[in-house]
Amino acid sequence: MSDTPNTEVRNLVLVLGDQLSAQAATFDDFDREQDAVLMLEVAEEATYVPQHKIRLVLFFSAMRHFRDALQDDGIRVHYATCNAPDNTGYFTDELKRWTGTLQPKRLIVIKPGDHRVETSITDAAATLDLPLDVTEDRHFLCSLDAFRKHADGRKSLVMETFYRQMRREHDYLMDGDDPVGSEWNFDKDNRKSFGKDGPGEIPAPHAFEPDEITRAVIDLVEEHFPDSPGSLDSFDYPVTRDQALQALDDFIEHRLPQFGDYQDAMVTGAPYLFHSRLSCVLNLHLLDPREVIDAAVAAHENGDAPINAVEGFVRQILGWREFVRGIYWLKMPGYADMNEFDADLPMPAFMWTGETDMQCIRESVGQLVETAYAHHIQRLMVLGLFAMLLGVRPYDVHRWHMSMYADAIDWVSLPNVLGMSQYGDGGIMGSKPYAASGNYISRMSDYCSACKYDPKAATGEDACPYTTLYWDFLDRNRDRISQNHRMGFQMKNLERKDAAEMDAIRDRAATLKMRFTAETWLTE
Ligand code: FAD
Ligand code: DLZ
Ligand code: SF4
Repeated sequence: MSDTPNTEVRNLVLVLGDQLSAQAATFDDFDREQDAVLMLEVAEEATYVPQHKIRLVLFFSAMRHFRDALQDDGIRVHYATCNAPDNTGYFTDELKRWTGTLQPKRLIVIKPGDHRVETSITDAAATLDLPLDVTEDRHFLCSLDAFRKHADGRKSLVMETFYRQMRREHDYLMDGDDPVGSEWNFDKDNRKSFGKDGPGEIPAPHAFEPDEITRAVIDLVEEHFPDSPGSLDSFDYPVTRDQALQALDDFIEHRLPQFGDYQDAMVTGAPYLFHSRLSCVLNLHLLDPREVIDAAVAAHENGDAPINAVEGFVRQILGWREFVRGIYWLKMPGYADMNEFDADLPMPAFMWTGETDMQCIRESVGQLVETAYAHHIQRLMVLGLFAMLLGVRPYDVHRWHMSMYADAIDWVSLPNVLGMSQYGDGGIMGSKPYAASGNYISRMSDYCSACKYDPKAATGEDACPYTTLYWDFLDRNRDRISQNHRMGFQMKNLERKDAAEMDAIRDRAATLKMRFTAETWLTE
């Protein structure tokens, strides 16, 4: 549809790039005669941190496909492409421009997934003196009010407690009052690693060939955002509701049955293993979490997937995903500034390119450059761990994460990165820092066998930087970490190190910190 309005607008529904669902509450009272949709591609969102090219193509292509689907359904859509000459590039200015032309009586938007974006929309509406409804996002199973009630009166929040409550409330995998399989959690069965011969053939996620719309967006991104990180050589993400449903079926049939067993394994050259790669289509709202959970539960009921796989998968979506969103809105905006260890180093430049001799980072970031994807253990125990041990400012780790992952949206990245992986929140997301040396990576992956460093060594030229920085991390934060009884074992081992070894560790850590942080991609 053209950019020029044809009639006056009663309600203008702003649909953001991660709100691509026709089932959203904003469409409940939508009147095709009087109301219209506004969708804005803005350079602001593509550049406020350097954005992975795959992420840009994913959002712009999915937005354009959604626009077309709405129009096919007879809905009037006003759409600003980011390369249109009159596009100002900012949400606030675009809102001013479009509401000036369309003169709506009211602006309606689903609660954005980013506090920053919500603030700019609220501020713009106030400046324009335009009535604004920010509507509850019912994509999520737990409303923000319900999460607040859950949090009320609790000294600390524990995902497992929240998850069990959600299982009961929504009657997922329940046998009366008991969990199906008599256990709430099958994690003890879910830590297998592959033998010497590796995982063998694993069916990769269904690859979607770019159509005409996606190809045009690929050209646009290459032309307008040439300095963005990442590669578009093999863009194959689902970008429509139909494709998202195909991706779901493909996962349920081919990878769900073994999802549990190898959930934590890491293997060179096998980025997805048995993971679903559904986070993007969930976060863009092309899939509803209920239909994803229903499909997994049905696979178990039909005898196609074991309980350890299905429970493990359901916990990620019904538990973790809802929990982190609850934490985000409970704690924002102050949460973004939390920095338990006062870490202040910048994120090293090689975290965008993979150009380092640390094999675990070279492999994980190399894969990120190609796919904008890494699974949760790579995020937590390779890339996040490295940043925490080095002492990078937690908010910068989050900014880096936003720039490199296709599925990153503020509500989900911030608690996972600043909270869970950096312990920047001092224990809101997790009860202790996920601190480990190179020995953990050596046990859980095949990376170290191809690395020039020795994961066991903390000092000397071939010492693994993780191992050196692990001891340095415990040492420099010993006052805070000693107060956490769950870190007692690790602190006891630190105390066993003699003074000469600690001096050598501190010296080498100081050299590594200087070398690694000489260059970064992030500016203030
Ligand atoms: P699977 O392993 O197949 O899991 C199934 C689904 O569960 C995912 O698609 C996702 O929707 C959900 N899920 C699992 N764990 C979490 C979690 N901790 N928080 C929220 N949802 C979860 N997920 C994002 O969607 N966006 C992020 O920006 C993000 N940042 C993360 C940062 C760190 C440091 C860590 C440790 C985790 C992060 N996660 C994030 C969660 C998780 O790593 C990804 O959802 C997952 O790797 C996506 O791949 P998948 O779809 O194959 O997931
Ligand atoms: C990530 C992203 C990008 C790259 N571009 C846009 C855009 O042009 N327009 C838009 O509405 N949303 C975009 N997004 C998603 C936003 O950064 C942000 O995550 C959501 O608006 C939060 O609801
Ligand atoms: Fe990574 Fe250290 Fe193993 Fe090398 S030795 S791959 S740097 S953990």
